[in-house]
This record gives sequence, structure tokens and C-alpha cells, in this order.
Amino acid sequence: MPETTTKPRVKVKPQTERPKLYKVILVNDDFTPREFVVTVLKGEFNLSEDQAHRVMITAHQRGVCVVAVFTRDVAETKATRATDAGKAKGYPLLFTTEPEE
Ligand code: TYC
Repeated sequence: MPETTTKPRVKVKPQTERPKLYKVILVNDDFTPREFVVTVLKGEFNLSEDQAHRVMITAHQRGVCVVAVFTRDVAETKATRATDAGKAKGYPLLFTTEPEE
């Protein structure tokens, strides 16, 4: 009689769970100069002049624009630093964060 072996039916959780990602969102306002928004986008998010200009114009026309996605800590730190850069100049420039679905 051949011996039978049974495999244990155990689901193994993947060892490397992907961290949840967060969007950094640029919010339009009526006061911050366009060129300043572009400067902040380039400085804090390493966007090129062209990318920064497109993001700024999209927020200007539609109200908001996703700048980039990061892990939670990085997204919150960058959004805070970018918002503070506007505050330091007396502008109401606002960056928020939101979890990705
Ligand atoms: N709406 C601003 C202006 O006309 C420019 C601007 C664009 C401000 C995008 C904020 O997120 C923003 N000066």
C-alpha cells in the first residue's frame, strides 16, 4: 500500500506587505502667485519646470490636483513643508494628503 502524504493547507501571509500610499493634493486659492506655486512644487517635490507648471495650472482650473504619492510619513511631511513655505510669505497656499483607494 503506497503511503499518502497530505500537504498542510495553511495560507501564508506575504512577508512584505506593501505600505499604504497617500496622495499629496494641491488646493487652488485666489491669492498665491502662480510662479510661487511652481517654485514650491519644484523645490519640495522635485518636479521639472514643465511638470510643476502643469500641476499648478490643473489646480488653478479644476480646484485641486494630485502632486504625487508617497508613504504616509513622507506625504504628510512634504505637504506640511510646502504649506509652510506659503505661510512664511503670507500666502494661503494649501497642500493636503489623502489615502489612495
Ligand atoms: N489661482 C492662483 C492665481 O491665480 C494661482 C494658484 C494656482 C494658487 C494653484 C494656488 O494651488 C494653486 N494667482
